[in-house]
Amino acid sequence: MKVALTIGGSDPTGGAGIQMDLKVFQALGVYGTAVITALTAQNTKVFKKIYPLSAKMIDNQFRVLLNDIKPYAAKTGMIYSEEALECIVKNVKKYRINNLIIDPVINSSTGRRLIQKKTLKKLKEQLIPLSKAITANIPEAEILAKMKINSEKTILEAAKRIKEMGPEIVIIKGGHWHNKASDFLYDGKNLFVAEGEKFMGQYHGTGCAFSSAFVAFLCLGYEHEKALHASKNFVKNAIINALKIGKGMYLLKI
Ligand code: PXL
Repeated sequence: MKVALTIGGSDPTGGAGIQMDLKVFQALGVYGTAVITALTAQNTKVFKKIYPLSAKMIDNQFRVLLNDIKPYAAKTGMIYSEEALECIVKNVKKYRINNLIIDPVINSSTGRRLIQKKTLKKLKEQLIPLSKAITANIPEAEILAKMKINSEKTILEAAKRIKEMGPEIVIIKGGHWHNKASDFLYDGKNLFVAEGEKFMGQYHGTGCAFSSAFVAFLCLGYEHEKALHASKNFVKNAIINALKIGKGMYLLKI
């Protein structure tokens, strides 16, 4: 069984963060492992607090886990503090994690900032260059590429700007754009489009589910374009079957 590693924050609702990633890995037949960067106190209605773990705590998780279990692919999610980011960069290099997918988590679905400004700068300069793929939604792509996205032409331009930061492929998820929710994959040569319909309502954890599904499909040997379609389809089904478990946002059914 292939092993995937998620590096991110804990979401006690189980709807996003490492809890969601582990569920997705499990559902897709990939063995999931996790290194936690921060704890959060949140539910489906409110985001109360972030408790970042120290670099030492994160470093020890990497050292002890990776000396035993090496992942075939890994993903990063929420990385709040600069020291967490530096520690992740160090360990990605040290353990030669090469199938690295970055979900550039900037804001929670409730609007809470999940990355500090200095951390975002270092994410762009130090972590994105080490990645195989980056999976950004439109607001994230706009921040990374420093431009407004409102058309397919501007999506391609933003993807090109992000590609210059060093990832092999750039995925921009169109869920936040107009009434369509097509996803775009740019590999430096071609722009592939995965057409999609938009679902109304507030669904928690769709970004986490998409990026962890993409990691799982890479583990299963899918090519990039096939992994894009499969991940999109996986998230679509999780949204269609979403559950009203809490008093606020819907949680995805994995
Ligand atoms: O969906 C982004 C995300 C990632 N990681 C954690 C989160 C969230 C959104 O709330 O809480 C831990």
